[in-house]
Amino acid sequence: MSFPARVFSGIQPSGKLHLGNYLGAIKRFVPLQDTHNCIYCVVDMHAITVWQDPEKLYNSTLEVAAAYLAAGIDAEKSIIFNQSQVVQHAELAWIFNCVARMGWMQRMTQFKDKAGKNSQNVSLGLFAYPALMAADILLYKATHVPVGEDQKQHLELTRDIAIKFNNDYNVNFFPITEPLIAGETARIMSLRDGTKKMSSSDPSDLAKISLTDSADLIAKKIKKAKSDADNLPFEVAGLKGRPEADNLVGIYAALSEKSKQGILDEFGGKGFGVFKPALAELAVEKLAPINKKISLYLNDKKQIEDILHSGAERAREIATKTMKEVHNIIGFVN
Ligand code: AQP
Repeated sequence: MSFPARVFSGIQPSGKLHLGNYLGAIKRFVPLQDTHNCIYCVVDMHAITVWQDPEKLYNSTLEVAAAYLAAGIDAEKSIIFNQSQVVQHAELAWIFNCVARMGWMQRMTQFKDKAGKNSQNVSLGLFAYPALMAADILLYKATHVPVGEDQKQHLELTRDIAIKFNNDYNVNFFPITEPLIAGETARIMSLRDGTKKMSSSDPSDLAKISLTDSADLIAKKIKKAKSDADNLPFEVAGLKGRPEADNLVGIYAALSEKSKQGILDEFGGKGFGVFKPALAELAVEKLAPINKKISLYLNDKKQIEDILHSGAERAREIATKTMKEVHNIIGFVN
């Protein structure tokens, strides 16, 4: 059986959206609407795997939805909703908890990174997170998932869960989802340390550019971004061993939709004194209109809530059908 092409992706409302979320995910969601049926979720149930202040969670949920709309996701064409409104996500996640093996989950590097030395004290939900992510995707039988490179391992687990479910029950029910990961700029790194990914939980505000930062703040953060003393190379190979230079060139490339080589053709041989102001100007030019639109959407919270409600209704229709079939396959009495 072949599966109709469908895209699913989600973002956690767990802090301010940053440039990594934008370039690795949101920006790439938009053109997919022309070729696929798309479902874009605000994954609030993932967010509570670590403590979230309720008022902040509520506001961040609206902010992620506003960012989707501001970036150009069309709420009529695509489905935009928040995960907790469609209870079938939790239901399928439980079933996948019974399909996934402990050994698979214990290999997840994101859990190891986030739990660190505190693994006995973090929530069970943080450990089970990838099974919920598999449920998010497979509830809609999504065939393609645009994500940043940091999510690659979770996508592989989603494929393993689908394969095991199909084999265990001798069905061809879930598709084997393909990750859509951007090439050379799939992972945007911290502005303070080019070996660490840009992350909302980074304690340093200078390490990340938020989509709600003012133009002045964006320029300041790029000016203060860690770099090195050498000029930019003429070839991409010359960025090897220079993580901060590589990251800044990658950000320029992703914002301008060019290759890194294309950027080095322009800036090779120039120093950061020239490159950083050009990058700051480009970042402000690309991000300021989104920033402005996010604020406009957030002025009308009722409108965003309405969009999330009607998106959830459309998502629920698909989810209900999937779960009915899953119940039959498993042998649950309906
Ligand atoms: N640095 C990044 N570069 C490229 N893509 C990124 N993504 C996140 N960070 C980068 C992509 O953004 C989407 C949503 O991510 P998420 O909501 O699952 O959150 P996350 O990956 O946990 O993001 P953070 O900011 O890094 O959160 P914390 O600090 O909690 O770990 C995904 O497609 C992700 O790949």
